Amino acid sequence: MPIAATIRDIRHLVLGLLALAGLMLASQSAFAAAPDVAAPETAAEASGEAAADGEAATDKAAADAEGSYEHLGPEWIKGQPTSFEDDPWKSTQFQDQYTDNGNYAKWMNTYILTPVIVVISAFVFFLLLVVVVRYRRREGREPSRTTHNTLVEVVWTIVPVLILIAIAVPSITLLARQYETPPADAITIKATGYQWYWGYTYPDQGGFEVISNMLPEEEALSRGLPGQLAVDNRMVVPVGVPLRIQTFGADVIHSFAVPSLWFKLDAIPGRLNERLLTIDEPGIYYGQCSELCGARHAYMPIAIEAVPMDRWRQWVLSKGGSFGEDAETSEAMDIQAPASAADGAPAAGGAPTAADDGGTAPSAPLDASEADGAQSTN
Ligand SMILES: [Cu+2]
Repeated sequence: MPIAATIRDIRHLVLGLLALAGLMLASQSAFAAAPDVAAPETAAEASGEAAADGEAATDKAAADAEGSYEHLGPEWIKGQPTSFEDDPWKSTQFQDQYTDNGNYAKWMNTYILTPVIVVISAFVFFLLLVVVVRYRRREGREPSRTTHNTLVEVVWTIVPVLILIAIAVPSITLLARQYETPPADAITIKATGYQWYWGYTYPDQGGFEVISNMLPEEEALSRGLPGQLAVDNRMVVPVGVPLRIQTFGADVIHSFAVPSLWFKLDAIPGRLNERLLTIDEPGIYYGQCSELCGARHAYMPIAIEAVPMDRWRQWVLSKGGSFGEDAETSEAMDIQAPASAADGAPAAGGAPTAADDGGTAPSAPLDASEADGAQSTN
């Protein structure tokens, strides 16, 4: 009889919990839907001024500086977030990964961390459920007051240790892989965070800098690109070869982050960070500044366009870049003499004060660097 009662009580408890979970899910989707209504309005508001001069500059740039290079179209978009409305499950997961480290990390999350979390949580929840139901006051049962059971104590010490070791091995492996030093022949690209846009410098190819601003949302959508992620000038890189990505902050701390490439690196004034990046497939990968850096922090997305080597070289040439043997020296000068490039274009080396002219500057340097890609060559 008590067993039947216990089962009935468990059933009530489970039903109650299910109802609670349903309630939470409903409120969550309500919350998820709310920004959808509000976002376009605020985004249009915030990007209003940028839209006015940004549009003209973009058209001009596209017309006169691209040369023979043709950018990848929207069908090449691979790295971008999934909205809850499109796919509730996928929206809670990591983005698809396009680097070895990313695949490794995703594997670790899927096959090690998530199972461990789920099994331990379920086990603890089950024990709690048993205790709550079985030893509730109405039932009048007395729980055992056993203490000091050697076997139990050894087991609950050893088992967690084994679990931690099972997690630590792949975890430390991943950490070490992320710190791998770029090989000597890696192609250097320097991402400079400005308030509030990105600049991409190619010191090995003559030191030209590409200024990258967010596209106004309506324009992005009309081109089939994601709103608030699409930019006027992407960071174009060769696919399948090691890249030495350096980050630098021209004014405040920014963070260069692209989730689908498993890449996040702070861009700090007065300090050059670098990390190895090798992209597996051609495509377009989106990211965002991930360090709260000021009023328009949310409007400085990152777009990386990875293309085969020959097409990348084509793009470099269209930007006025070169593949000379003076690459080494230009890189050294670029880092040590940041102020020398301030000839109309923003300083390639990004001295802390070089771009400190408020939020209105982005379109002006865009013209300069687009019309004459070699402008900022040292
Ligand atoms: Cu930022």
